Amino acid sequence: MKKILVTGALGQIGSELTMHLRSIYGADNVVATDIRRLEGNETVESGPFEILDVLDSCSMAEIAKKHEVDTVIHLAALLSAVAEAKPVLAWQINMGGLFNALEVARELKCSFFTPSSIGAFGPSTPRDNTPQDTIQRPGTMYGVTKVSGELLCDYYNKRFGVDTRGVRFPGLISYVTPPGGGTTDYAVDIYYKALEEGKYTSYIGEGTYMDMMYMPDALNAIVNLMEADASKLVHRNAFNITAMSFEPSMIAAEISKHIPGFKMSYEVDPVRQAIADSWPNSIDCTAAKEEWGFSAKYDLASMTEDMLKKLKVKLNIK
Ligand code: VAH
Repeated sequence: MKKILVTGALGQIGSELTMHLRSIYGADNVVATDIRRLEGNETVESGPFEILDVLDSCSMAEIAKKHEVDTVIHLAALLSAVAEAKPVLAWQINMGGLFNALEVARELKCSFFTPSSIGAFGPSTPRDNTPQDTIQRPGTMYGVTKVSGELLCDYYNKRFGVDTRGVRFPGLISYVTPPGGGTTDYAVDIYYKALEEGKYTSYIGEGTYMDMMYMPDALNAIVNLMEADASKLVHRNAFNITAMSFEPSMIAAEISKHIPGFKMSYEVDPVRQAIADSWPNSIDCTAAKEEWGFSAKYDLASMTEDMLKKLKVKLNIK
């Protein structure tokens, strides 16, 4: 990767990945794009930024040509809970945007990354230690777009030779962007509420296991996969990766070690609970380890310690 175009650069992954890429490849070599410009935002101000609606294929191609990019990292998409509330819009953005980005990569001979998700699995998928190659029959629009995206990216690799690569992200946890429209975002929100209120009411029920990962591990995974030797890749779209699997009472217990008296309660949201229930309890990431050396550094204890430390600074809490 030398000159990188990032779509959705102001989103949960994009806002941190753009800064991470700029620290590695140089600020001027990472072109951040998003549908709106946030004045004063670090991602906007620290290097090239363009306003881009990923449904506008001409603008995407123009920006890619103008900056002579060799890599497209396509992140712009609706997450699971929002996608379930707006399924038609989710299909239009998640698939229309992906198609436009793949076409740019094909025309300009760029390498290509886009994330899939554990949301690409469904109720008939083996729930524990979910294999890399298995049944994928998701019942959510988010999952349908993720499976379709995996298939489309593999097609562009086989049919047009585009160097497409992707990972199936678990829930991602970070202190930089506030909780968004995902199902796993309870695991972000809980840290904010623990510090601000000393309590949290979870919309995901006790005992609901989901795979999770701290954002620094996710950022490293993207760079390591994109820099990996293509001849070693048996799979491409997309690799199972995870760092940990936990359920709400486990993260509450870890937080309580730092905030004595922290109170956890539950008010289950049936929509997001149904989405979570359709996802694996844990996934197997042997293929990613064997084909490009994937590893994760943070577990629940070390992530919790770092999240609380960083959020205290961000929220100006002593
Ligand atoms: C979501 N954070 O909740 C995303 C992710 C595995 C979950 O895809 O929609």
